Amino acid sequence: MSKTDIEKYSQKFVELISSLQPVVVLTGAGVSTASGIPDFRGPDGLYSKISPRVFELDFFLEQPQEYYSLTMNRIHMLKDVKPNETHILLAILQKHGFIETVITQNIDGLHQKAGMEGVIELHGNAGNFYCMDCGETYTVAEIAEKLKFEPVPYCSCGGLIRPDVVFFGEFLSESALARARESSQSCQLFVVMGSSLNVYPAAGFPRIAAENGAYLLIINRGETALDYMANLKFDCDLEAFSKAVLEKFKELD
Ligand code: CNA
Repeated sequence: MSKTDIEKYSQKFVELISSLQPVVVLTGAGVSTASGIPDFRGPDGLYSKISPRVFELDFFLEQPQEYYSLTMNRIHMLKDVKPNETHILLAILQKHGFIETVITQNIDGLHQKAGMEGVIELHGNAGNFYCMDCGETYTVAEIAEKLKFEPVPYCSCGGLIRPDVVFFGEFLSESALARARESSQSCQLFVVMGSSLNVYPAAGFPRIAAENGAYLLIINRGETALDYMANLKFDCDLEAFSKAVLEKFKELD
């Protein structure tokens, strides 16, 4: 990927978001790798180190201690992690009215940290925790503190504390799905950023958008499961891409 490719991609992106409205963006783990959070299926992804089974509900319920021990580093990291150029770019574009909706598969809360509003978090938020018995909520900082003293965090009522994320084997929030479906059906431009589009129902939204006549742009390093459907694909690093687009939008902020 050369500098000229990035220049061409960022120019085309600006043309598309300026002419096709409304715009919906679906983000995946690839938008957060530049913040130091590994993705699942990229070359250095979590699946090369931790079995996907760890993210199943049954695993968590049967072996909470093993779950917390395997994910402890991520919990500590999440407290301090910062948004990168892609989160910042999307927040600026929303502020200036270029993006109507962001649907994310990410659980890191970085879109909100960058200042975005109304983000549809399909898989929950790993920065929030709650007691499975009484519903008491806890922040990631409180859980990180508890984990210094005990291998599994328990509530003052004695209940097991779980992350507010959707484990494999659980249903997604109906209202989040309905909002995502509605915006996908009515947009003119649907942009996928940093997702391999292997996980459903998230990967169904670009399909819904394309079937309803939207222009589908996929920006991802490496293949995705829906490349064949895209009107345009930018195979590039999102950090470099977002920096180039930010340059073009500097005068707006
Ligand atoms: P995925 O299947 O791991 O795909 C990520 C894609 O992004 C891969 O195709 C990578 O090649 C690509 N990618 C990685 N870095 C970059 C980059 N800098 N520039 C461009 N492309 C890049 O992840 P998906 O999001 O598609 O899968 C959905 C899962 C992953 C959801 O259940 C998430 O909850 C889960 N997940 C979330 C996070 C997070 O919140 N940051 C981290 C890891 C996994």
